Amino acid sequence: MITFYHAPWSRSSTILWLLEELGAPYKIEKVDIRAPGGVPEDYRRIQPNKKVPAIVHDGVVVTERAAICTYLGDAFFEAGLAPAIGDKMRAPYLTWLVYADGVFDPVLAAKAHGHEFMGGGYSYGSFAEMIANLERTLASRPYIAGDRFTAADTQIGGGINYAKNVLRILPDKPVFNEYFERLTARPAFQRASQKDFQLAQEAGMVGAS
Ligand SMILES: N[C@@H](CCC(=O)N[C@@H](CS)C(=O)NCC(=O)O)C(=O)O
Repeated sequence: MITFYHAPWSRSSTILWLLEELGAPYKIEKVDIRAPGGVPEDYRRIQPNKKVPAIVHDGVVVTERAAICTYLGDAFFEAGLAPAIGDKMRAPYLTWLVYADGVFDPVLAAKAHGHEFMGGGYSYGSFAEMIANLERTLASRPYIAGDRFTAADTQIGGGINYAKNVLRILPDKPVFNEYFERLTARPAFQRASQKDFQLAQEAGMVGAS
């Protein structure tokens, strides 16, 4: 059994989607990241920065989404979400898994907060560079790492969802829309969205401004 530390409508929502894709049993431990007094201190024993997501599986803690995706994709290999070591697709798969958190996510956050790219001292580069990379890649193949869906698509797809529908800063390009439609048609995406909506409702977030 996987224990999944989660807050609805947050960065951990991409891991909720991944868990639905995996089909492995999991239980959700809710973490109230929006609590007025902050996240309870005892959660730090699981996640050192008190952030979600985190998982516990077979007695070990895994934090950071790229690590969680890599770990779960390999631990539940039979689900077909991680190319094997030796498979040429493993290279773009790992590249995009890490790019999602190392470049895509901080670029979006910087853009959303009105920071322009400030030079070589920042590891993630500009919004325009990131969008161009994403567009070139998705114009060449149906999924982010190749011709089949992988755990990297939950990360990049989740980022696209956030950029498109929450931040509303994703350029309106057919290649992004077609990719997003391919992902949102997946039953696991729909189950995860419904679960997250229900959790958000229970947390009083629906209808709240
Ligand atoms: N690098 C982390 C980032 C996780 C993250 O930023 N989580 C946010 C949710 S959107 C969080 O827990 N924020 C609560 C807080 O900072 O108190 C990962 O990818 O796992």
